[in-house]
Amino acid sequence: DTLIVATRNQGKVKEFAHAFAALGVEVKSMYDYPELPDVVEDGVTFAANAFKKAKAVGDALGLPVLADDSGLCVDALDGAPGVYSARYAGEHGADEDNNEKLIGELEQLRLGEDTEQPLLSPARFVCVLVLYDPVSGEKLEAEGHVEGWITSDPSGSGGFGYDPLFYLPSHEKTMAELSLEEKQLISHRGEALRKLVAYLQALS
Ligand code: ITT
Ligand code: NA
Repeated sequence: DTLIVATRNQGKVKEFAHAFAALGVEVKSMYDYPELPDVVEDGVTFAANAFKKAKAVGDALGLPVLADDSGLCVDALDGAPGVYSARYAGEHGADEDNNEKLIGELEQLRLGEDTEQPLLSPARFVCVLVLYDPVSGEKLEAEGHVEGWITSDPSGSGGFGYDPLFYLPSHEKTMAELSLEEKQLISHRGEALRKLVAYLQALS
């Protein structure tokens, strides 16, 4: 069995490949379909962007496609960067640029306050998955969240994106200090995936 995931994010590819391998399913990504154009993600919600990606790629290939739209919502920034998480520091910004911008914005907000405190704001990761079948036109949607704190003291080399800045008080670690398995158990993506798999099992 093969599942096509409409992503160009290597971190996501790794997590999906690992999760689906356990179910005996091999994952293909947009790296297997380099001829497909980028999808314009101009939706205002994670769900809208996930559906756009799944539908564009599903319609182009005539096959069922899974898409992931996800991001980081920071309380002290009124939910930013949110759907703009991938391009917070600009269209072609690297993860490091996004992380630097996030810490900079939060440190500005706390000027004059206790600057020894590394925990800057509560935040959550959100993931919306959409599985779209171009033949039936049907879609399945599942959402997951994980709560944590943005820390000014990044740590860890696992995961991707904002993981080194996302501190989990329950584990006394950042998301980037967790193994792939540990991240899957608690992450927004792991939760959304478990829900999606449960929906699919209920249908079959
Ligand atoms: P695709 O659209 O090709 O899937 P993308 O990276 O552009 O890749 P999104 O538009 O969904 O994906 O943006 C998600 C961004 O949110 C991602 O680039 C990270 O900056 C952040 N993000 C999402 N999930 C994350 C995770 O598990 N750990 C750390 N950062 C994450
Ligand atoms: Na994207």
